[in-house]
Amino acid sequence: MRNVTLCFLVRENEICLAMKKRRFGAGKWNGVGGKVEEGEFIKEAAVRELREEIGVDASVDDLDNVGNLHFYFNEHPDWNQYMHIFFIKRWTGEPKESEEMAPRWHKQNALPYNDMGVDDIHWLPQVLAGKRVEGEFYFDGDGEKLDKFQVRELATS
Ligand code: 8OG
Repeated sequence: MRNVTLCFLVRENEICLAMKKRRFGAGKWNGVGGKVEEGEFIKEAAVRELREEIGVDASVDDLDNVGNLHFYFNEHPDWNQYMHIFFIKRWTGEPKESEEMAPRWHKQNALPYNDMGVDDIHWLPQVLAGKRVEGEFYFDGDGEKLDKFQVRELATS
């Protein structure tokens, strides 16, 4: 199954979300990430996407893996993917807009869940509360409609 990354810059009470301008999830707020390429380590791919999409540099050592989610698309099994989620508290550079994404800081307690992926409200609040999560989400159609899901909290290390 294809591996994808999702990174969130976090600072006190705030989290950086970016408005996706094209491709999967366009018109929605999300973290920053994309597909892991052939021969790439997952954290390296995450660092690359941060640089490409919002112009920020981070070290793989500063990526905190806060969750791993499997996504299954009932009508498009070739879209199935495994998403690795990272929180980052230390980076260099200011998030800036690219052709792909327009970043903005949001209060952690007032996130625009209605304009985010339909699954996000089922796992991001737990992660913001300091939990690590794993789970499975099943979607109907093109990913707009959630069919069923499970999320489990993991022991934090
Ligand atoms: O390369 P591309 O832009 O298509 O990568 C898709 C990005 O969207 C990648 O960072 C992973 C992320 N993503 C999904 N599905 C979901 C989802 O259901 N919720 C959230 N929050 N992000 C998702 O591919």
